[in-house]
Amino acid sequence: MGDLRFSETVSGKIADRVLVVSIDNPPVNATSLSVRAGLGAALDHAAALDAVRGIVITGAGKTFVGGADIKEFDKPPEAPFLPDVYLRIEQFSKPAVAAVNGAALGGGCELALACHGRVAAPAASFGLPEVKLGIVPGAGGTQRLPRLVGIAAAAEMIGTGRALKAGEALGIGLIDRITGEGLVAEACVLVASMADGELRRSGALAVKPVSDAEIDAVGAKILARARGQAAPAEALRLVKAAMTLPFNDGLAEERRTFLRLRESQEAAALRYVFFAERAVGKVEGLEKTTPRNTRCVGVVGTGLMGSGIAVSALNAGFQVIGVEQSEEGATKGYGRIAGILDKAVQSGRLDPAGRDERLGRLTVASDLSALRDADLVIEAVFDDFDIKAGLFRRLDEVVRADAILATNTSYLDPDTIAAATRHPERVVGLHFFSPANIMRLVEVVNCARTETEVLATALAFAKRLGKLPIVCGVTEGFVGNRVFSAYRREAEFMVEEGALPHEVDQAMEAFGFPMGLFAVCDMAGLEIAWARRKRQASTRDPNARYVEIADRLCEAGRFGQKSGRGWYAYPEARRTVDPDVTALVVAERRRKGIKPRSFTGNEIVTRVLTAMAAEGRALLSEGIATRASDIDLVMINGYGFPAHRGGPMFTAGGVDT
Ligand code: 3H9
Repeated sequence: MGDLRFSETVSGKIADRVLVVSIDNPPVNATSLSVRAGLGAALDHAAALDAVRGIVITGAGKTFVGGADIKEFDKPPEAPFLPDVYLRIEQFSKPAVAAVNGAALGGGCELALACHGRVAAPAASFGLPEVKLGIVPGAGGTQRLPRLVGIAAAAEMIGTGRALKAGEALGIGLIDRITGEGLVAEACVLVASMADGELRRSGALAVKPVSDAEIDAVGAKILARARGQAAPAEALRLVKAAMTLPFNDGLAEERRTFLRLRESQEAAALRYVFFAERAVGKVEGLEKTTPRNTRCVGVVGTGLMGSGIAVSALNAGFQVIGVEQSEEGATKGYGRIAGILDKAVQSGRLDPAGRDERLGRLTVASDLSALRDADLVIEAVFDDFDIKAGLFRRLDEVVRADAILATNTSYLDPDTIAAATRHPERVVGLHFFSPANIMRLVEVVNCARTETEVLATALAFAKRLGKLPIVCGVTEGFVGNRVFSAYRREAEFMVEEGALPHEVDQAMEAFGFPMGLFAVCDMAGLEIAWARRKRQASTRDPNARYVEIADRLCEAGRFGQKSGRGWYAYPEARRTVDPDVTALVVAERRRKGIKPRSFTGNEIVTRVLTAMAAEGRALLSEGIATRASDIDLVMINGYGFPAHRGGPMFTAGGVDT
């Protein structure tokens, strides 16, 4: 910005007797060493000049400060340390005001908290997402935030890592004002208004008392989401400590905890996930390809999957044309899509005007000719080859020459579907996960003949939906279902060898999966996989080990939750161990002459992880997946693998952290 330079990344300018300090450390103004040093030098400068009555701190570009530099976490901390710099700001004799221009996250939010006042632009947001990195805030956040907004609001923010928009931050007292224009000027006005009074130092404020019931309720919510992760419970403990410990002792305890957790396996795993997510968009071979412009999206089939995809596209601002086979089907499809949006309104995630605006961009027709202007058409019809191939052939006749055709198939071979069209180069796979409007994961399938520009456009489209797109090659079940099949196979082997289904599930749930494998299978229904097994029976390698227990369950009419019985029984919708299943398992073992043995939880987890990692390595060697971290992201975002464990490839030590 300015005339004064305090470090490579921090500059300043004096305006109206206020030193306006700007942090310019792209891409997100992280508080790297030069930022910390620069802030210290700026304070020295402001302290030395009588003509300066206070300071304003702001960020260059669209972010205020995105937090500590996560890349520095693998190295020992280097002075000046962030908590010390912030303590200096808080104790500064002249007013310090944060002019928050964009995201203030982690150390960025803590910087704002250490100032004596906070003015925000409407685009600003505030969050302490450290628990998502397996750590706790380490620069005063757990001690200053409760003093400003109260214990319950602070615990909720820090324990979940949820970011607040400017309006919500104002509502809870985290900031003083929001200004649409002249952010820095407004912050300077606030400095001037503080110049003669007592400064409001966050660390000196008294913590407002809170009832046990209130704190317990927030605590329960945080711990329920934690699924075995350590950081949220530590965050909660530190926020509670603000009620009893003097401020400086609280800071010291926070720092100790931060440094300890920084070294943990959980933090290493979550840091790995953080950078893995940022790497997915970097696809070799696509660097120089510009995606086509996509404005209008067609969705053929508006059932569960199609309606979710349509809602995703509407949320992202696309014009959407749904297609069904009949007028009646179209009316029902429209109703399903509107229903999902209505639910979002009921839960407060969307306002009625937002829903109406989205519906204004939606039509659902009963004829494929409605897709003549679509830029991209996604089929989400029944997963049957003849149906899909027939549909794509008809689409070939209808859509524009430059339109892209995407298949949402889960198990069929998209190369064969593409081969049924006249232009296989415009066919790509977009494998969404259900419910498609909620699940972040999309496998973007690069088929044998997909053109580079088509792949780039599909990837850009998925990113615009706010999804996590993972590019992969063609294989049965793609990356996720192949690794999941390896998990299922290994789990069934162990059941045959002596573990019971609920023992396998308990071990995997204790590891951090929200649901064990057999419970998941029951939820999804057992009949589709059974039908697939029957189809594959004639081509199955007769020497490969095959466990027949799932077939026996299906033969007994046990299709999972919806039939009230599967791997478990479900009296009153409660998952219950069923002695009939145990008897069936025992009978199968006997039939095969297997002498059962017992399994420890640890052994179960190790065998599952080893099997998943082996399948992952096979996917890499076949060139289906390009990065081990992509496989981990698929399993985390599509199959409930606990993020704080890093993924099957990470746990197997197959990747560098
Ligand atoms: C912390 O603050 C601890 C303190 O309490 C205590 C300290 C003592 N560091 O996400 P994007 C990179 S912990 C290093 O695509 P966007 C990222 O890798 C921190 N690098 O941008 C990517 O690099 P590349 C708590 C970072 O515009 C590039 O920036 N803070 C950091 O969609 C663009 O990233 C957080 O957890 C970082 N802190 O979103 C916030 N952040 O281009 C983490 C980003 O080479 N960050 N990078 O792939 C975010 O949530 C988003 O990046 C943000 C911008 C919302 C800021």
